[in-house]
Amino acid sequence: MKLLKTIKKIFEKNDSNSIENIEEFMLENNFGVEFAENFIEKIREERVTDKNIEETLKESIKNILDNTDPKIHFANSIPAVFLFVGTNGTGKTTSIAKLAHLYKNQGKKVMLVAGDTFRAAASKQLEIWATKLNIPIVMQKEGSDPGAVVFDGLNSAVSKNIDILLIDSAGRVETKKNLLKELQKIERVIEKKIGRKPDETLLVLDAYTGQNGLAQIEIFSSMVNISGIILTKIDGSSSGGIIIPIVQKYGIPVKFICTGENIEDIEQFNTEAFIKMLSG
Ligand SMILES: Nc1nc2c(ncn2[C@@H]2O[C@H](COP(=O)(O)OP(=O)(O)OP(=O)(O)O)[C@@H](O)[C@H]2O)c(=O)[nH]1
Ligand SMILES: [Mg+2]
Repeated sequence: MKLLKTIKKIFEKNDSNSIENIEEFMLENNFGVEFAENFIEKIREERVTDKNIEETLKESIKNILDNTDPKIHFANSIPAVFLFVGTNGTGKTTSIAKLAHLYKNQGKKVMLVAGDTFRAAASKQLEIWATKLNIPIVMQKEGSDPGAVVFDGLNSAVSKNIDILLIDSAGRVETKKNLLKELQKIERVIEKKIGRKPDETLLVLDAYTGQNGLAQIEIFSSMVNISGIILTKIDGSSSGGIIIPIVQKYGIPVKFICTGENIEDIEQFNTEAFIKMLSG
């Protein structure tokens, strides 16, 4: 991706449009207005040179990302309960499968809950993954109450000594009121059963959607307490630059990034690795 190197190149050109071009490039790559403006100010104050530009960029990004902790939260008692939320098509179900695979390989007992009962195809998709990965799944017929499916899932997880319960949910933001009710009910059911909120409520965002992802953070944050973000589809042309304004503006840690459609294409977020990726 070599984003930081490209910025360096534009800077080194040092023509009348350089500053404007840097700002434009940063915005195109979703670094966010605040970050871009701060950096331009540094250039104007002549704190940036050909020699230090890459280091300055890296340091500025690191300073922002260091404000959040990407650690995954596990309570002392099992099951750990992770709820996945997000708009349609961002990659919730795929990310659940990837994490199920990851944790299973670490020797953990994983179970899935098909909390997206709105479409039969949604439960089916999760069931296919469960079969492939040989992991138990709790599901009910289309149109069932998601709270009831989650209740079943929690009971089953407790009785089977499951370590990690991964709960899928519907992403119909167009019916915001229903979704709000649904997610809040799921949270209540979890809290009642295990005596605490989900250990992680992970908002799944698609890196391709750019600034729209920020609007999705606002929508979902108004419904549930987001503990972390899974940023998917950081492959192809999307750079992952959106991570900067996510953390800078909302203070929510990015906990996982997904870099493809394969089951292994998930990584726990790491600042150094991310900066390396931006450097190319
Ligand atoms: N390239 C790429 N594709 C991905 C990634 N994650 C998911 N996808 C694809 O994105 C599409 C949607 O993924 P799903 O997991 O079904 O998304 P969802 O959020 O569960 O969607 P709904 O259930 O409709 O709300 C699928 O075709 C996935 O294969 C990723 O990291 N990279
Ligand atoms: Mg899904």
